[in-house]
Amino acid sequence: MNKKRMFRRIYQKIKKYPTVFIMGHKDLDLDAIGSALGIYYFVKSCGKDAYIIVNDENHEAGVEKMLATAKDVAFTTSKLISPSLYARSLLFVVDTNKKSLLQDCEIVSFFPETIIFDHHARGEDTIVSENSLILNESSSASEIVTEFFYYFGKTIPPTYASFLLAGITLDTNEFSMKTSSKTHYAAYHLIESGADVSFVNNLLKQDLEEYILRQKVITDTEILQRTIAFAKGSNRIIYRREELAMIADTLLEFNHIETSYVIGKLSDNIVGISARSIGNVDVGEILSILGGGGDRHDAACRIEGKSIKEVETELKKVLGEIE
Ligand SMILES: [Mn+2]
Repeated sequence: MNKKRMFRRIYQKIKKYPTVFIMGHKDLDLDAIGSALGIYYFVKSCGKDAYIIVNDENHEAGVEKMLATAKDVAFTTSKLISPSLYARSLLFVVDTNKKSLLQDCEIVSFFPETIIFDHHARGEDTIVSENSLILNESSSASEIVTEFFYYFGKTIPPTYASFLLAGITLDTNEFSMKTSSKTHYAAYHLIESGADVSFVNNLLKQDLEEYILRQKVITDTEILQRTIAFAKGSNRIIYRREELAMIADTLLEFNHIETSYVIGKLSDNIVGISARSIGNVDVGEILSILGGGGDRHDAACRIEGKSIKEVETELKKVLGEIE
């Protein structure tokens, strides 16, 4: 079904239910929470009740700042709501389509219907729904939400326009990746609506210690086959998934680099790989060999019970670097 038809269909669904629950992926980032806030405002402006489910206990600094700005928004944790209310409500999932990644994956089955707005590749545990808009060509969930507003000619207040712009800015690495004319068009509308660019820049400010940690990983990058940047973290440091992703993003910014792979420990017994590609090599396909997933540009993998060295060897075999 094309995007516009799906937009109309989803609008009808919102009108059908008195209450809408909105939920993003675990480990909220600015796109997940920004797009959730956008949908929250949309639903409220239709005269419906809306709640954003946030079960995460800790947030990265930007998300924390966004939540602090969204003062009048009704946030809840999933356990506070009775399943009988879920059974009379609509579920709106943003920035993921996979059940296992949700803030709470158990509650999906309580809802009669689920809507999905996402830009990630589908996977094995993609939620089955007739109301899903999974657009791999979109930069971010926030871009889709912006188009949703624009399609119905709905106004976006400046604060919400800033939230959505932050989501787009994060996911495109400041309009340098996965950015199409539609992405710029969405940003144009958000700025026209009063999005505050300096507020967005403030949300995206980095933590100096984390920055230094990432730079250390970058310092030891190997160049394979002239186009592959291959980096790995220290054995003694646990990285956040997003940190590996940010390093992989950065490595693509250099001359001649077409793909990047970053390996690092995500916990004591899990090693993660984050991969990026300018598009000529499908990193999703490459990491699927090691049990991961993703798309052509953006992929990740989690491997349990192996050391960084072992994962490095496996990945280098897949890349044809060693026998
Ligand atoms: Mn996103």
